[in-house]
Amino acid sequence: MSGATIPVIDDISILYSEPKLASARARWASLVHDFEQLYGRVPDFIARSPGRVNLIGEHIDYAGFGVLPMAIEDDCLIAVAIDNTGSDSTVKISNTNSAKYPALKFVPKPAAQGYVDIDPQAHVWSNYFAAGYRGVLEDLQIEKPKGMLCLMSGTVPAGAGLSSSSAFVCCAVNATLKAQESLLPVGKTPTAHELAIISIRSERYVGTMGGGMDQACSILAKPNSACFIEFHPVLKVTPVAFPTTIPSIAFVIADTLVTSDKAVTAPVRYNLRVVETRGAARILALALGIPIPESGKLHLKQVLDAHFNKIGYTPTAGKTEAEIDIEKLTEMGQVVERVFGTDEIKNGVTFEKLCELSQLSEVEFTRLYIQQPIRAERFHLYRRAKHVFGEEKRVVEFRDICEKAEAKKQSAETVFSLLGGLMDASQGSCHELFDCSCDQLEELTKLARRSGAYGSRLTGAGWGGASVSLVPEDKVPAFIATLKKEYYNKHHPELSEEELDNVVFASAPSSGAATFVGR
Ligand code: NG1
Ligand code: MG
Repeated sequence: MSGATIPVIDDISILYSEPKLASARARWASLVHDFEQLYGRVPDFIARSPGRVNLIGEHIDYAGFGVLPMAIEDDCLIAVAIDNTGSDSTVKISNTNSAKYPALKFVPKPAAQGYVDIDPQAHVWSNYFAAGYRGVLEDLQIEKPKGMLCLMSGTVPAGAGLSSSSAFVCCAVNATLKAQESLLPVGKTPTAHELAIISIRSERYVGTMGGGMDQACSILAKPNSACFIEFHPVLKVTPVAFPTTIPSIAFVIADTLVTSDKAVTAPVRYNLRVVETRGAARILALALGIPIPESGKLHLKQVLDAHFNKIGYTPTAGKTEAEIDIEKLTEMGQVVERVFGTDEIKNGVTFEKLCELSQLSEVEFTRLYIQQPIRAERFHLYRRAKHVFGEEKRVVEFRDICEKAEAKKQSAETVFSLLGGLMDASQGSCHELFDCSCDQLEELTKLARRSGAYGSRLTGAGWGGASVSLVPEDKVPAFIATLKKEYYNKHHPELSEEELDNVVFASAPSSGAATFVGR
């Protein structure tokens, strides 16, 4: 790559929609320019991973259930130059926004020591790079990695529920793989599917007990479609296209601007929810006479599968897969009512009671299910489990509507109403049962429905961050204008029109992670 060349400029046109392409080209060019200024040489390649917006299926990936996100155009780029002399294995990672994100420099430790220290209690941005770097090297068992000079540029807003963290981790995984690839034996380069699994594992080094939706979407998304992602029994991604008879569907992302840093709040929010759903799975398994493995590892999806195996469930002839899933999920909802709907459990239980119901000592429960610190007065089994089964039912319905609308010759109005209704119900459940919404998300989703959205819900972990609304494409400009006037001008009058364009916008589906080399 010569100094004047910008990495394969034509290729990036498949990543961004027309309105965003010009600014994307400028950003790629300035990344190369800044890289040269910083390191005195041109990068060998640029790795890219997108953020995502989850359309439906919140907080159920770590319970083993399928989810339906879509990769967005906002992304993480890492420009990389490799040390090919074999003499220097130093890694430097800087951010184009160096005022906010200080650089990290390290010499990798031996493989047995995990290459690089990551302190999950220190909430620094470079942890996400280190996590991806360590994860991929461990997986590939590279003894002496090549040095890497890196510069990162990110446009996925942090703490907005659009997965800036996973975009970064996946990008670091990709960048590290590309840089170290020549050290691998022939035929040992991991597939994209394997990279997604490595990325899921890697992000846990930063201390969140995440489910895997974000990394799978960032790595495996296909252009022009959302992704239906299953986790059990194996990771599987199926593209879900929107009905071609309805070309005018748009998803508008609107950030509440309440940031929710998942790593910081994990003990009382995200990781606590993971523990509650794990506890719920164990107790339901005990109630249904399902054997629990020694490891204790059993999520709600496994409980569902085991239950229907045990009772020898056979679907009535002619039922579709979606109908079968819905029948099973409905029945699990009834099991939740029966087991957790009692006065004693319905409004939450103490840790002592949780352990008693789990038939474990407090020490044993902690060892099996609490790998990261959590804090709670009461643990909610009823509400969390009820959300999980109900939310998965909505995912199945949402996908089924997208896939069948054409054959059923449904009108745009019908499809919008059906999909929007499911999104609204998801928001209701996140708010009331999963307790992961907040006042501003409630305000923004209600405003969205009043302003022409067919449905509106939080996206990502919640407790702040962005909403996603289903809006017919021709109504998008008016819709955005109303949100600007009635939410942003009211709560954030300090923001300019231009700044607001990065806060409330429609995103086309983007494609998954890739690396780009110069010509
Ligand atoms: P965000 O919104 O990126 O914090 C998190 C988890 C997902 C999923 C959603 C809730 C990570 C990396 N991401 O997303 O796995 O559980 O919350 O549906 O942990
Ligand atoms: Mg995240």
